Amino acid sequence: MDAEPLKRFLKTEGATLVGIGDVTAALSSEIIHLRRGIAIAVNRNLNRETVDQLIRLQALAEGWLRAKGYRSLSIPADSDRKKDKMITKLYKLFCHKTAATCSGLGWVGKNGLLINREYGSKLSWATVLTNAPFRADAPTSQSECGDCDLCVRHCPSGAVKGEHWTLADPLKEIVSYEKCRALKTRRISHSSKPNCGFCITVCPYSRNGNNHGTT
Ligand code: B12
Ligand code: SF4
Ligand code: SF4
Repeated sequence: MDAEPLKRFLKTEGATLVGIGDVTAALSSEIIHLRRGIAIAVNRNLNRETVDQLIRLQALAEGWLRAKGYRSLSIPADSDRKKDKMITKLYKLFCHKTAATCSGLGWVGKNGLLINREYGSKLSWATVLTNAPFRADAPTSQSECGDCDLCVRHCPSGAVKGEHWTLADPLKEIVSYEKCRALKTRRISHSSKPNCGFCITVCPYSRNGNNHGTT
C-alpha cells in the first residue's frame, strides 16, 4: 500500500518530515500487530505548543487510517515511562527515534539524538503505530557522525561517551542519561532553565544542515 497520499496530507498540515518504518523488531507482544510506525517530525523545540502540534498531526493520521478501516495507536511526543500515563502502564515505551531510523529519516548521533541530514537534531518527533500494510521506507543502519566529537567535548555533564550507534546493537548506551538527567535536576534546584540541549546546538548538522563541518 502506497503511503505517499498520507505523507502529502500530513505535510500540508504542517509536518516537516513523515516516514514509514517497519518497526516489528521494536514492538512488545501486546502491540505486535501494529507493524508500521509513522514517524512524524516538526522543525521546532519540544515545548507545549510543539507537543500540541504533534498531537494534532497524530489525530489527523489516525482519522485518515480509521476512514480506511485500519487500526492505529499514537505514542505521545512527551511520553516518559517515569510519568503516570495510561499508555506507559499498558505497553513498553515505544521510542520515537526507533520509528525515525526504521523510516530512514536519520541516525542516532553520538549525542544520543536522532540526526537528520537536513535538520540535524532540532526536530521534535511523534509516532503513530498502525496495522495498515504500507510499503516501508528503507531503514538507516549506521551513524554518519564520522570523526566529529563536538557533542562529546561540549556536554557539560560528561554524559556523551563518543561511541557510534548501529542498528546491529541499537540499545547500547552511548549517552549516560543518568548524568544528563542529574544535570537537569541540579538546574531545577538552582531555579535556572532546566533543559540544557548543548548537544543539539553544537552539532554541525543542526547548525548547517548538509554542510557538515567539525569546527
Ligand atoms: C525519557 C526521555 C529523556 C530522558 C532520558 C533520555 C533518553 N533515553 O533518550 C532525559 C531526561 C535524560 C532526556 C533528555 C533529553 N531529551 Co528526551 N526523551 C525522553 C523520552 C520521553 C523517552 C526516551 C526513552 O526513555 N527511551 C528509551 C531508550 C531505551 O530509547 P532511546 O534512547 O530513546 O532510543 C533508542 C532506540 O530508539 C534505539 N533504536 C534506534 N533505532 C532502532 C531500531 C530498532 C529496530 C530498535 C530495536 C531500536 C532502535 O536507539 C536509541 C538509542 O539507544 C523521549 C520520547 C520518546 N517516547 O521517545 C524523549 C526524547 C528522546 N527526548 C528528546 C529531547 C529533545 C531531549 C533533550 C534535548 C531535552 C533537553 N533540551 O535537555 C535531552 C537530550 C539528551 C540526549 N543527549 O539524548 C527528543 C529527541 C529528539 C531527537 N531529535 O532525537 C525526544 C524523542 C522527544 C520528542 N518527542 O521529540 N530525555
Ligand atoms: S542535554 Fe546537555 S547534559 Fe544532556 S547530553 Fe545534551 S549536552 Fe549533555
Ligand atoms: S556533534 Fe558531531 S558527533 Fe555529535 S551528533 Fe553531531 S555530528 Fe555526531
